[in-house]
Amino acid sequence: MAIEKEKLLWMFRTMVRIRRFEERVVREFADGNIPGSVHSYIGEEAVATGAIAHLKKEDYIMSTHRGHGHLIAKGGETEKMMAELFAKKTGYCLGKGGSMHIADLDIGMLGAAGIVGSGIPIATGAGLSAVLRGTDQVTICFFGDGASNIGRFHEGINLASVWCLPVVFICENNLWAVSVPTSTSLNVPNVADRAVGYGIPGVVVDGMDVTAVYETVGEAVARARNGKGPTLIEAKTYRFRGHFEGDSGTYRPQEEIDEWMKRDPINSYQKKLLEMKLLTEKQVEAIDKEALAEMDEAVKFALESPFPELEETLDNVFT
Ligand SMILES: Cc1ncc(C[n+]2csc(CCOP(=O)(O)OP(=O)(O)O)c2C)c(N)n1
Repeated sequence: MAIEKEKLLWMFRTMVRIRRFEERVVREFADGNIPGSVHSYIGEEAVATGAIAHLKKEDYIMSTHRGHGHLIAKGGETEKMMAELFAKKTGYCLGKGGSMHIADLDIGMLGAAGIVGSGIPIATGAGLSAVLRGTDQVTICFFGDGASNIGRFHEGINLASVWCLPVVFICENNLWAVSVPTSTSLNVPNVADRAVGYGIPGVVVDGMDVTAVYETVGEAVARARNGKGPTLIEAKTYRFRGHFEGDSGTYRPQEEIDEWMKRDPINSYQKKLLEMKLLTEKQVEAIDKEALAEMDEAVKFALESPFPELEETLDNVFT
């Protein structure tokens, strides 16, 4: 599949923006500006980017507790997201949701969730709504390998298959669910192998290679848009940091971390674009500088924003 130059550059810029956002979050968390907990997407940027590169604004995504990258790739505003992490009133959820409860319905970002696997049936529902309304909207549902062992995975994917819904299920397999390695929680080599039980295609892709993700997800999105039903994609990837900020991460062997870090998805893609002469060193520097400046602005916005008022605590609470 030939990928247009504009798309190739968008993917590079998006991955850099996600990385710079996450690095800044790590710093701000350490400085005590972010309450609650945050889960870093550093190392996994190619998955959100290569997948969401196929979506239109009106298409949907369903995210996870590790969701900052999904929102950025879908076109979310880094200022509003940073403000949400800082628990400020100007944040996506008025400062009441924090890192794991980001949503932006204007760009089809249906939500992130702290309950592992809970996004899967919601994505199935979004797919059903598109069919009932007669639109060609596609939903991409992201979740981890740990989520694939939860009942909602079976229920959500089975129903999407039976009703032939336009949903692409993407398992971001970073090999660990907190301290549990997939090798001890899965008795088949790949999460994607489970697709056979639902009668849908199951595909494994290198989640550290953004163009490979782009090509694989492209076929699945086209299939979904053409009324042919869902696909289960497993992107093999790795989180470079602990499960959450503050996690000592001692359960993972250092050699394993070192090996995966050699495959940094941004470094390898940058090298590829330079070799293809689609980017110059100078442009790389400019893109990086722009991303750093954007995150400075986002932090400034968050710091200068007010906290919600005490009297607003029960607003937007539904029972
Ligand atoms: C239903 C449920 N069970 C357990 C937890 C605690 N928990 C939070 S994240 C996590 C691991 C999730 O692993 P995975 O789905 O592989 O995603 P990753 O964190 O690796 O991206 C667990 C068990 C939870 N939040 N929700």
